[in-house]
Amino acid sequence: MKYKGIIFDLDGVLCQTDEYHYQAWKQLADRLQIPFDREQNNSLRGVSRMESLNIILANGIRQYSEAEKKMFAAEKNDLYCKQLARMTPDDMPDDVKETLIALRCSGYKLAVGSSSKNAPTIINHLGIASFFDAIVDGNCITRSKPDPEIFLKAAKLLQLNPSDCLVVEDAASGVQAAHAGGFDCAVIGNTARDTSAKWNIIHLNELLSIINR
Ligand code: B16
Ligand code: MG
Repeated sequence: MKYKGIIFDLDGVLCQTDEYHYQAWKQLADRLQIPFDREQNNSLRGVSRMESLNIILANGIRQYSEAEKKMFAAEKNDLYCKQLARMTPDDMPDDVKETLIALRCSGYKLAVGSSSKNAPTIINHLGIASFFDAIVDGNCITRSKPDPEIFLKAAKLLQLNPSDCLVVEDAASGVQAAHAGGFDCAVIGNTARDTSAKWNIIHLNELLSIINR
């Protein structure tokens, strides 16, 4: 087998929570009268909550104290969590579920590598924890993507070398993190299409042919 393990990003790869992040940031930015659109949101993919907030606030005219920033981050997270609370296993796209089942049946070790501190909640709501041999999220790391820490920790938990794992990402920061750690990367969707990822895919089930090439 070309790879022994697959490490999946969560938001924007296994589920569409990237849209919820956008809606929550947009609501906050509108309240603060800071311009923010989907294109700017794409640059926040894979980036931690506080770093994302700082990027958004840099487009405004005011300076904010650390206490205000903490309040804004909490406000955004509350908006985001309200959306997460409604998630059920039905929010898991069929092709994602089928891909995870097929990969497990073929003997691949599977992990999640997400910058999100809400990853355990999402995984729980979707009912997908049993698919994974390891889960590394925003609560387990000190440096967020594009640092490779998340993926290196995931590979270590899988007891595999980076060269034996494929990382699947939707974000430019995630592709950079994968490459910095010595991983091949498959990028899904359009937002990080112009990165130098080894594979570009539209649907997750395309992985099944990639890994046999
Ligand atoms: P949270 P991923 C990332 O998750 C998101 O892409 C990014 O938009 C978000 O800011 C980050 O998690 C932190 O999320 O506020 O829930 O801790 O794409 O790495 O799975
Ligand atoms: Mg993502």
